Amino acid sequence: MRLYLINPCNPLVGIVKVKESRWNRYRVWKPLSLMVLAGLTPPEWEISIVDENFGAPDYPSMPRPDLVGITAFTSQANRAYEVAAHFRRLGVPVVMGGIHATMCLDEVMERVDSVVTGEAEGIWSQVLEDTRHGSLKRRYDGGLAEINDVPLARHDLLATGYALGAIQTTRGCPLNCSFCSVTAFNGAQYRQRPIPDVVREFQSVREKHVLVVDDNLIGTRRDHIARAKDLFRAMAQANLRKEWIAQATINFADDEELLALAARAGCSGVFIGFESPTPEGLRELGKKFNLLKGRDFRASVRRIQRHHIPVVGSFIIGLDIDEPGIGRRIAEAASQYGVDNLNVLFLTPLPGTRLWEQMKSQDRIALDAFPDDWKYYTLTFPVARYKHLSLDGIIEEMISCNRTFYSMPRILRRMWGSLWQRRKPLISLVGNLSFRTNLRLNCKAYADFKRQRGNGHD
Ligand code: B12
Ligand code: SF4
Repeated sequence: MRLYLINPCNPLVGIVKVKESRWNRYRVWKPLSLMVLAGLTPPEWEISIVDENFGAPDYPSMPRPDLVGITAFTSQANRAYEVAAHFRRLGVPVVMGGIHATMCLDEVMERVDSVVTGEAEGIWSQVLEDTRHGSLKRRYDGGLAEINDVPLARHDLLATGYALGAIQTTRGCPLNCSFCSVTAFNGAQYRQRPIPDVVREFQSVREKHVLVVDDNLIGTRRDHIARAKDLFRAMAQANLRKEWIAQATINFADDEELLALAARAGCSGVFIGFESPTPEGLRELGKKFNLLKGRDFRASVRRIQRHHIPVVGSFIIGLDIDEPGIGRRIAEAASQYGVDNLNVLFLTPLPGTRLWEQMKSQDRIALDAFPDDWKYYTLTFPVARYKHLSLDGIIEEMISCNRTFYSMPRILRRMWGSLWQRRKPLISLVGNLSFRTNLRLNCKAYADFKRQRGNGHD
């Protein structure tokens, strides 16, 4: 039995041109969901994972599969439907799963043979059995997996071409921010994989550099942190010789022992969601957590950096309280906090989130010609109607934010800081320059966007 597991591309994201530039390697990330599915698949299935980010293959010239499994974030949904249509025309059954299939079940059911909602661990073997017997059902619900049942992902598949490997050590997040799909999808319970499984899986990752895909690597409660420390100890003891980056909440900075252990275990960078420079903004987004204990963000960032761990700060533009000038304000706040890199995204109502419900009820979802418009749901296009910012206004704020933060004098000042603190200044410089180069590409993308879909904002 032959199984194709496909990660569709989003042409707007532009990484399909990966072969054109060496640096693009750093913009293509392993589709871990498909590697986990492969790990759940019994050996009688011959599995090929296709990542269209390396260019869509010539499907007609490939051997006919017995089943096609497609994963998709919302922004990949359009292309997922094209791929599904191709295989369905050949009479090959197509099953789709992942976050978009779970959040937009009806839309997806119309376009594929079978949909798996939720996590796959508890249901995938049933899907395969039903396929063998020609009795595939229209819908399966995997719900939330028992964390001990998460298999080791197949890192032997998809072995080449990626700069970073990928691994997951926890599922879910203890917080529930209004714009984020994680708690809606993975449930409110924060689940941590058994440490020996994680270490064993890390050993099978081929790349030296690894993205830990967890939404919140360390969690928020005392027992979460204690487990994170145990994990880091075990990783250091196993002498993995890996360098990894991860996402965490700002409380990462609050425990010196945790930071020291993370650094020893190979942590070489952390993404932290600051989201908004004001307490009102954090309240609006449901992320009051950042305000606890009257936090001093600059001191927190410094504490992390002292362990030679660079910090990428993430912010959102387009909140109801955001007024003209917010772009510069975010850039100033990020500079003041001292982050090494800044990543700013447009507030985007993703299906299944509280923000989606709120904006929908207020008729503020500007780009709603679905499924076609899903391709703009990359958080890099303003798809909603923003309270105090017009379409042109919010784009100008985004450009001004990035131009301010990535101005040459500020980049040089940051380089000096990271050289002084021995925080991988070269990587930091490359990161900053690549963001700066992207500014030009972004401006072109905004112009195209306004030409094609600007009318949605009328
Ligand atoms: C790593 C990651 C990335 C990587 C991509 C890696 C990749 N190629 O897969 C990068 C950094 C590139 C990225 C980019 C983006 N991401 Co992202 N990302 C994640 C993250 C943190 C982890 C994904 C992961 O590997 N999970 C581990 C696997 C094992 O879990 P899983 O994907 O859920 O898969 C399980 C089930 O869903 C199911 N399943 C999944 N697929 C299939 C398929 C079949 C056939 C079946 C049966 C089952 C099944 O089975 C799996 C095992 O249980 C998630 C958050 C999350 N918790 O998932 C956000 C997340 C998926 N990303 C999100 C977003 C918004 C984006 C971006 C649009 C914006 C951005 N700037 O971040 C871009 C999209 C770029 C594009 N191509 O269009 C949102 C998606 C929401 C949505 N409705 O689409 C999420 C949920 C985060 C959030 N805060 O809301 N992302
Ligand atoms: S802290 Fe991050 S992962 Fe957790 S709910 Fe908020 S945005 Fe989502």
